[in-house]
Amino acid sequence: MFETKERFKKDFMMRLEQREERESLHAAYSVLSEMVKEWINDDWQANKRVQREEAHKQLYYFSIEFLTGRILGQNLMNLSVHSLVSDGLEEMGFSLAEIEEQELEPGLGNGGLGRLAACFMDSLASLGLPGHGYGIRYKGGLFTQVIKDGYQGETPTHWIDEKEDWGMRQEELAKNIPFYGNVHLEVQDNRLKPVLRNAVWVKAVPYDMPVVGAGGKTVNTLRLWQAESASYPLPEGMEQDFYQQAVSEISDRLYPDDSQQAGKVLRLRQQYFLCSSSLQTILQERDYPLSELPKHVAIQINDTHPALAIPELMRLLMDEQGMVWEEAWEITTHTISYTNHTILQEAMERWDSALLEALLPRIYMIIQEIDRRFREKVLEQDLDEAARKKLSIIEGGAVHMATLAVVGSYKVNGVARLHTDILKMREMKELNDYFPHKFHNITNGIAHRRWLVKANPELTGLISSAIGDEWIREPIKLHGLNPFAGDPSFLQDLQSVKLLKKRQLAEWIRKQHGAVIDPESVFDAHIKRVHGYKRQLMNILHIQLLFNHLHSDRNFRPHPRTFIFGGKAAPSYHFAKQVLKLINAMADKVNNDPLAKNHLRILFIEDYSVSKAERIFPASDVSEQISTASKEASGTGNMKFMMNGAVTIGTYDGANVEIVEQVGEDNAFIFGLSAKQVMQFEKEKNYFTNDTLAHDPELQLLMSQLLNGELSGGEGNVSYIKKQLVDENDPFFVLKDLQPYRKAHERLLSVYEEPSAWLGISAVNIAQSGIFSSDRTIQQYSDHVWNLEELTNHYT
Ligand code: RUG
Repeated sequence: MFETKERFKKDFMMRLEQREERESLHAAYSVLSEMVKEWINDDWQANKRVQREEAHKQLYYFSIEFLTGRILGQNLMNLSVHSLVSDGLEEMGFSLAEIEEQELEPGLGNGGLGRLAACFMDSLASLGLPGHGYGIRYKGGLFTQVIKDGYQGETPTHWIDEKEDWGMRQEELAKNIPFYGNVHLEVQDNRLKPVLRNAVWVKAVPYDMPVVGAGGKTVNTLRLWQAESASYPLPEGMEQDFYQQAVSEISDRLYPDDSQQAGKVLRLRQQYFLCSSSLQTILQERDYPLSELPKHVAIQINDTHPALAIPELMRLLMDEQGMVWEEAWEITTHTISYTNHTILQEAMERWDSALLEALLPRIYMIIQEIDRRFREKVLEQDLDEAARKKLSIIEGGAVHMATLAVVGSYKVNGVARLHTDILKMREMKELNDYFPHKFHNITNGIAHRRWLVKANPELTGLISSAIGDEWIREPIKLHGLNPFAGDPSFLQDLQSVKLLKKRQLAEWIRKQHGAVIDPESVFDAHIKRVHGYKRQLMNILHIQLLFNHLHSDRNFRPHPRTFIFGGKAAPSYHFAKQVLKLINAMADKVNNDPLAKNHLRILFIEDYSVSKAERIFPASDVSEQISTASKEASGTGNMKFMMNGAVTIGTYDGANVEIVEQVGEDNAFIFGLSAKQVMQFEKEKNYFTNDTLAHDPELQLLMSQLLNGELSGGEGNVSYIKKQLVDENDPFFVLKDLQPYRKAHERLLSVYEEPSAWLGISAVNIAQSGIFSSDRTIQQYSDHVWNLEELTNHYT
């Protein structure tokens, strides 16, 4: 049906005419997605067969989040029929872009971690590797952000339209998961066996989504589990209504926080639900002896959220399959590997032992035994008490999930070189000393197909006209663009493409938000979750410095800039919500100030999402990557900007370090404290905000403007900001880095005034971005961790 344009048009129209509401865009979406699903299905089934018959080793990526973004357009692109469909539809009077907008966006992730998982799915399939995702089918994705009077409000997001869902319910593959109960030792089959009595059972029903790789040949599966009532008797005294409510809660909504460990029992239930259902499936689907599991299966746990996979695999191998501890441990620790995504203490998962024991009594017993055995080994080493503590899984009444994850995995990786070094030398030093061969780095990457080819077809066309289109298959070949950084005619075209993308964004903003922005101004974008360490506060305070400067110095009339912000604050994170209010209050003030508005504009994009990001990255000139050094594990937005030719202003943090290594210090604007300096201050506790303010009248004025409520429409609106900056001595070094940040902006703007220099920098950024494709990342995981084999004949 997609073989030729004419065939597609005929088929599409025939199906559309059978629909009741054939005039509506939604009907067009429904028909087109139905056609794509049918088209994919044959290859999907063939892939499943081949992967089974050829006994390929399978990778299963366990993640509590998969932030896929919209799916239809992505599939059309990977099936190589996007332009055929787009042209065909246009000839029939439809716009593919408008049809794509009909798709409800699955917001099954908070930010970087979930989006990374989605990029990995794309790269696995595109490289022809057998790798599948296991996650949860949350009914409510991340909340919808609604800004009212500058404040963030949250409303539930329901993204599932059962009729149009890309996921297919697989009733017959449902699994049952036990919670609570008591463990009894009983004699069964002549052996003493732990049996869970009086448990509460939950049914896990999988919804399978095809993941089509580029070229369309490899189709993997993203399996999302939905919680439903199981047909088991309820424990004595439990009411049916209560049970049903508790069950539906499990896949009801995504936890809206990526950096705070809520410690809630519901979150723990979600984690076990995901691990148990996925592992039961993997074990049941196999047709080889269990002892060979590590040869056939690799399981990657995306952060510690799925770390219960370790004791759960032990439980299944011992209690259900009758293995002894040693054999089960050997298999588990050769099957599971772990990626760490943060060193922020508040995001490190620690579960209260009593809570874990009550919810998962058998799992807790197994964790205790893992801990006991590991402690015994540690005792053989000459270590002090502090080091021993750091090597304990259960400590201070809590289960330390990162320690469990390291002990139970065969490989542990950080997500950027600096982050991995910090893990090895500081956060997990003792574990790294104990297991020196486990730790390694694999720097994150992004799916260049979605973030460049799909999001920016105009730039894609320009690049291909310069160097051919092989780079789409092998993004490292973007290097070929380097000589064009000095080619005036290429740079002129690059400028035209950027201007076009800026105009498109401006037009969309005018329609969606009613705001007017000038495409000739510098588009400076800071889009990511709102958090103390990501320092949106520093950005907005810098704008106030500029505002003050404009009003105090007649000679200061800089090139117009539009500061674009986008991002959500976790609903219970008061500080971040006040920063958000501050941004909006400043936008009101600056955008309406007769003098400032000619030079500065602030735009807050409400309800930031993947589809909005797809519009902002290609249109941005400047990429704000200004986290407090050492705090951002990697960042991936930094890579998406770079690939679209935006220039980084940032700290030496996360993957920024490697970006600058790629482009050279002349092609980025780096400022501020280094990770080493930040960690030194933290260790010695010898940084004092007052020292920074003491000799700086500009900062003193700024602080008084901030604290008296002038910037935020009321003093009460900055109470948490005040608490952090003043009472807590500015833990993210916002004031300390503010003047260096301002100077970096000055340097940046002076280069921007010279178009050929600026565009040259932009071109170098694109040329050097290929290494940040997630194809490279996945190949590294495959070579160094999973040991996968490419499927035969995956490209035709
Ligand atoms: O904050 C990190 C980002 O630096 C990183 O790029 C991303 C993907 O590795 O993961 C983010 N992250 C970390 N999201 N949640 C966590 C903690 O669970």
